[in-house]
Amino acid sequence: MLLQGKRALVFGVANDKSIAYGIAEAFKKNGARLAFSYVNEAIQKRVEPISETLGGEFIFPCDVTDDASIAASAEMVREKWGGVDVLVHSVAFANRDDLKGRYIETSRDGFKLALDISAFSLVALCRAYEDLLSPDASILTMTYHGSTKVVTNYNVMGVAKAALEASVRYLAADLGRKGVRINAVSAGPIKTLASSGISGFKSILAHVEEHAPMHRNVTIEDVGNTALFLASSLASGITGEVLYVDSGFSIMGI
Ligand code: NAD
Ligand code: 0WE
Repeated sequence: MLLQGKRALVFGVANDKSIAYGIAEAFKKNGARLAFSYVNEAIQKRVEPISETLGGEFIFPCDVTDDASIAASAEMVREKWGGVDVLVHSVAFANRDDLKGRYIETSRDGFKLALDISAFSLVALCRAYEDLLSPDASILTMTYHGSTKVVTNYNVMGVAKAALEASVRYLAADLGRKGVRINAVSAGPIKTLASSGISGFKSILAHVEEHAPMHRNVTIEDVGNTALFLASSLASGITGEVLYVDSGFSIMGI
């Protein structure tokens, strides 16, 4: 029971395929108390039954593009719990049109949107929740290999993930004196709502199976267990890190 009684706030569950679902499940099995955010009414309808299944204590609206929405969510969490021990950021979005073709074609608005939702949102959440975080709190975010290597079609999301990973390091420096840790998990490709409908996603999964050291794709359970480790006191000396959960894919050269 690595997280017995710990209050874990989870941003980014859309359904039971979501990486955030795998993380919440691993946390629950280890005694955590859970609460889930939803971005809009459509997602609220999906999150309600999931929260029931996982024994969530409450769900709350939060659109990370909206400062007032973030502030209102922090107030609700303050009223319900008075503090937070683990914060999971598992949120990303870019316009579908920006996830194909040449990166050079990315529009100013498309760039702003992707960076706002996928990278700045972590800074905004850390700031809004800073005074609610317990002295040994752990913050987690989700990233991908496309931040440091060119992955065809990942385009502006690769740039957003590079900003997210750099933010993890700067936030680690800001929050470290309090004892608060922040890390990123870099997951291999997983079929979720965010990845379904991406042209060529199946061939990415097949490529990993063929070339990764472990010759398999990772699951949300693999990612959940690593998130559990990072959220727990087992990782008490780890902050500002990007930990790969990718069957070893990223270590390979030729
Ligand atoms: P998902 O669609 O299940 O989760 C994405 C979540 O982002 C959804 O719950 C959605 O509601 C939320 N979201 C989007 N816009 C929002 C906004 N404005 N405010 C609040 N929430 C918003 O997909 P996923 O694959 O589980 O993605 C979760 C994270 O994992 C993302 O950061 C993604 O980049 C990352 N990731 C995914 C993969 C993969 O292959 N699926 C691999 C590595 C990293
Ligand atoms: O981070 C991601 C997915 C992020 C994502 C996905 C979508 C699809 C639906 C962000 N925004 C949107 N917007 C939509 O409208 N991954 C790591 C999964 C992923 O996405 C890719 C990948 C991989 C891997 C896109 C192109 C190429 C590879």
